[in-house]
Amino acid sequence: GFLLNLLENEDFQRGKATVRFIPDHPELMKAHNFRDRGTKLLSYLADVIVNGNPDVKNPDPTRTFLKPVVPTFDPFAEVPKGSRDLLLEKGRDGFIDWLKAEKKIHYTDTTFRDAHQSLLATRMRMVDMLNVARSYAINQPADLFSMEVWGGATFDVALRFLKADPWRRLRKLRTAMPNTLFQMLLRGSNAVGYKAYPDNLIIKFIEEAATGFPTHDRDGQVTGMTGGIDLFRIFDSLNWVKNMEVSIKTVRENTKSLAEACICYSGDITDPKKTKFDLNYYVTLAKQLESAGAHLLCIKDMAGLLKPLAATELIQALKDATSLPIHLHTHDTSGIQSATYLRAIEAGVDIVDVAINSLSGLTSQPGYNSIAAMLQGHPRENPVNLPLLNQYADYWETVRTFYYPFETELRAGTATIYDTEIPGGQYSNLRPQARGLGLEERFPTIRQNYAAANELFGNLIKVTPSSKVVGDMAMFMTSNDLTADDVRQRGQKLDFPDSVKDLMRGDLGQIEGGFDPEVQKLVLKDEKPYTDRPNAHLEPIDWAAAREDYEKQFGVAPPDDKALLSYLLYPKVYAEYFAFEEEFGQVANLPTPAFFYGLKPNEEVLVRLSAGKTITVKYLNMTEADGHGNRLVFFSLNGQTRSITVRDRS
Ligand code: BTN
Ligand code: 3PY
Ligand code: ZN
Repeated sequence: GFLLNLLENEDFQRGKATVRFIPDHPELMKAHNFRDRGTKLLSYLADVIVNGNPDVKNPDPTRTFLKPVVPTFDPFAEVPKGSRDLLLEKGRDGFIDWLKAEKKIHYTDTTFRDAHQSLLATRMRMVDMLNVARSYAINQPADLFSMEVWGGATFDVALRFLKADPWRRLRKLRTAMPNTLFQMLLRGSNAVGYKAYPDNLIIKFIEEAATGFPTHDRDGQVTGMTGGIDLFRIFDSLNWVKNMEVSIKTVRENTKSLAEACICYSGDITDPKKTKFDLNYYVTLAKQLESAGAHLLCIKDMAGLLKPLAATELIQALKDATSLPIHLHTHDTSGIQSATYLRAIEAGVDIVDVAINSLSGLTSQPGYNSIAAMLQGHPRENPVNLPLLNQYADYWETVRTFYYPFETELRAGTATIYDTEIPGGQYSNLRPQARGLGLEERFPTIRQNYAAANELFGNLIKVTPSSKVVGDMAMFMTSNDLTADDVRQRGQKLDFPDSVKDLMRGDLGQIEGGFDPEVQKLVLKDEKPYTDRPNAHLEPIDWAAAREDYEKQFGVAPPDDKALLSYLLYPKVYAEYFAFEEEFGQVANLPTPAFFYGLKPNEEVLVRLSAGKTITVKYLNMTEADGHGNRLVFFSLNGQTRSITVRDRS
């Protein structure tokens, strides 16, 4: 046990370990590390082979997968300088000045976050990113502004469904791509969750994400930090500046990273009937965000509602009203957002968000390769090595097939989005959710009710988590056959979903113009709403007590503050993840087909346990279930036959 752990340790293997090594790494002595990692991994594979991965509902046993081809690169090449080097050299102010002086359009690649959040239910696993990350960083097919790699739903989904540590994902990617400016999506006072957290948790989370991970010398002493997130894209689901202030201030004052604040775009500034969120509303908001300390401004068009002509108007007005660089984010749910990008680029937008072509379009971002091709010969062209970028699209096209159970069912762009205003990430989720409730046939009604619920609440900005509340209300109305009029007339007798009560109480914050007061009264009955910050109602985290709680619950001290944060953000999900890892070890390195579908008889996989330690696992066969329902599953592990007993739960 102990010796094995030591031998698996990266530094030890490289001959870096000294006599001081063991006292510096007490975690190597912990009992939980004694069960060897190979056995844990076999237990996981045996369980998936016998019982399936619980996250995969209808696996297709006839599916086969091709091997993704990583574009070739020189692994020993020095990593060329990238946008992150520029930020570190120039500092934040110099970097922003440089950006504003740039004539070329710049690109943010969302492939590692929003693209798969919007098309594949956020299921993209670390290995598939890591396998291509170094190649991408060294080859640099284009002069990237940033990569969106973290945040949004990825934190939750990594722990809950992928059984993987989101911090480890960030650390591995950071190491693989040290030259690339890393960006995350932060839900302001909701961090990477669905509700408000105490301010001191938000502050700590940002600090930990920004500073990254310790680096060590030969003696195992900490020599510095890797750095983590370089740009925090901060938004609030109701565009309430008060909910963003703590995050913006923390990034500005406690880190060296960039604070990008969002105006979430709803409605249509070119539609004279949609008067609530007009040009003046967005301009006023942008000025407030500039005063709050934002380094950049993002137009976060989460539902893809910003039409080309509106883009011209909005970007010109924002350029006139503020001195901030402008970053445009959209979803191509309608199918016309590349036209919006062309207009935005001509109106002077600084950066646009794109996704590699094979993970683009529909509820994802417009395609990087095609947008770059569109700009060839344009005065603002930023040269891209398109044949090389196309090789990356090929890589992702093959990887995407691994995720077929999670594929969005949307087949074509839809103009209904202008009526419903459903965000891209939610749109792809709504149909499976409706199916789960037995309401799939009534999907068009659900969409209509989404719009009706929005009106009932007083016309909201809709993005996580406010969009989820509107979605819950739409399902509630559909399953109970309620129209908006029914709700207004019989609301006093209705017991609304909890999330609706939370919203109306003030738990997500406030919105310009307020909630509809009559509906608020119907939902809350005798309860009184509040209008100050939700975080002001929360007890600050007592860090010493939280560490004790962790240790009491898990029997070990939190390995670091990042683990403690995961626990505090998602206590129940983290506990399940912890128990899983205790039983099965780290599964994040398993190839994706093996992780989701197990192995077929005589199929063999290579799994990297740590640097220099790769094992070969071949599944041989299994026995029938015995009287207790147990099967013996046989593997060959590095050529030696091993068997694992698994309970058949079918
Ligand atoms: C984290 O950093 O968030 C997770 C660290 C927890 C690792 C635990 S310790 C008990 C269990 N057994 C293992 O081998 N790993 C997990
Ligand atoms: C998220 O919060 O996850 C989003 O992507 C919002 O658009
Ligand atoms: Zn998005």
